[in-house]
Amino acid sequence: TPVGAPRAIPELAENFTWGVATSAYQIEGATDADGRTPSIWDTFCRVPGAVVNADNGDTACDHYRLMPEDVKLIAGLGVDSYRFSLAWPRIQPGGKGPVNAKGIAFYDRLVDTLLEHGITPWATLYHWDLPQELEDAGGWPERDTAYRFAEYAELTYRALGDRVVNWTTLNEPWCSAMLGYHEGIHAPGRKNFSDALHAVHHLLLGHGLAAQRMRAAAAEADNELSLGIVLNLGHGSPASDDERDREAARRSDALGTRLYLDALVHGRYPEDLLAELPAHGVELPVQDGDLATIAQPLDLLGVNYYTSHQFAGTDEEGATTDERGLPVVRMVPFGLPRTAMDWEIVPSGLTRLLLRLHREYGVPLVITENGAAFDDRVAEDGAVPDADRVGYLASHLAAVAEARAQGADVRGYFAWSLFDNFEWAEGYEKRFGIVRVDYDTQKRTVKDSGAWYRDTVRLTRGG
Ligand code: GBH
Repeated sequence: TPVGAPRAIPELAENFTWGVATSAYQIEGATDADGRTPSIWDTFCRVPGAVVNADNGDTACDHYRLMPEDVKLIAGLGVDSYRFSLAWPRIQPGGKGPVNAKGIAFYDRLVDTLLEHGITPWATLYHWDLPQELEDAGGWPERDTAYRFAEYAELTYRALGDRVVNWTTLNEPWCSAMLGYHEGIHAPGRKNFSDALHAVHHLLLGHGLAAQRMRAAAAEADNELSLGIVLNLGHGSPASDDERDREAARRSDALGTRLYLDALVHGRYPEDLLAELPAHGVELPVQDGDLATIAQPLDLLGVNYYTSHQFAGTDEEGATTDERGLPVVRMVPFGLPRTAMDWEIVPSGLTRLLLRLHREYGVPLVITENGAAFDDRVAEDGAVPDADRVGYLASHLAAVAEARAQGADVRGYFAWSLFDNFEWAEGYEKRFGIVRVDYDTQKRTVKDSGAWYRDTVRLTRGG
């Protein structure tokens, strides 16, 4: 397949931020440098069978050491913004106590280097690397973790808020709670639905408490602050008009989308979900005032989009309940091409999602992650002709343009990811980068998709 020639995307020409994204544990390495303590991912990587090839983040892209080079590389891509996350166990080892000067110094240098290169920093406070000590004390299912997070957020904001305007609190609390505490396929690897729902509430509470403290610190220092949260979202639909399929789509939407957004924006948990939780033997540990705390004003909602699903309320044999007696919610493939993660490629779902979020929640939107893993081939000259990734990015940018044309308030797009990196339970096998990383030499090579992205940004900007 020939690589699509880059062209301008007129709908994205104005008032639009272009960026690339990473997260701390996925790229930094240097996990025991300068006072950093273990996170739940350092621990989880050592559990036999937890991560493909028993990979871990000890070295990753060695970004902790190569940061100055890496910032030059970002600048070379011609993007205006860089989204990264801050490692809590570097900044506040053990998850409590004073700031670790050497730990925060790394982010100080990163921010300064970005600004020197004219790149706007977008900081995410939590991208899944909970200090292990806090997990040992109960982790996110414990209410105290929310207070610990708010304290960490304020300390970090006070250190960097004079130069960093754009902040998000949590990356994808659904993943932290559901993959980490219910499915057990992410750190800390627990498998308990009730724990997971308690984690959801305390993650959201932590977000709200952090937002309050950061806003207060910003006002005190007279800083400009744009504050948001990042959710992983898709557009869910019923596989047919059948009432059972519509019910399945509703259930999935309640647990995947409205549980978060209704609380964050409207200050309430969805009634239909609350009504069903007792059947699962679960109760949300809500105390008086919590929902008001959670529903802090948001300057933006970060949307991580990878795929969309359609749902059926019956299993392959037509049964409507599973072995535990719970209603079936089954994903039905569209029959579309898939990425190396086996996720279907559904750009139209992004347009529909953005329009729905705009209509129902009215918060300014930013695509904080979008991208794909493919089995990249390296040519003899070292080039990476990743036409499939170019196709993925092009079709999703067109979907964002379409949503904007139809009135959705979308303010930016960050490609996931700047680099091939530690893809969590998939280890290093799955490559999402628009820049290839050779893990033996740490050599970075801009893939065809990286060059395409650079040219698309430039042409769209009229350069
Ligand atoms: C993001 O999470 C993370 O923020 C990032 O760190 C990570 O590297 C990146 O994505 C790539 O994985 O039902 O099988 O079709 C992604 C969260 C949740 C997205 C599950 C895809 C549907 C998978 N993912 N979702 S499937």
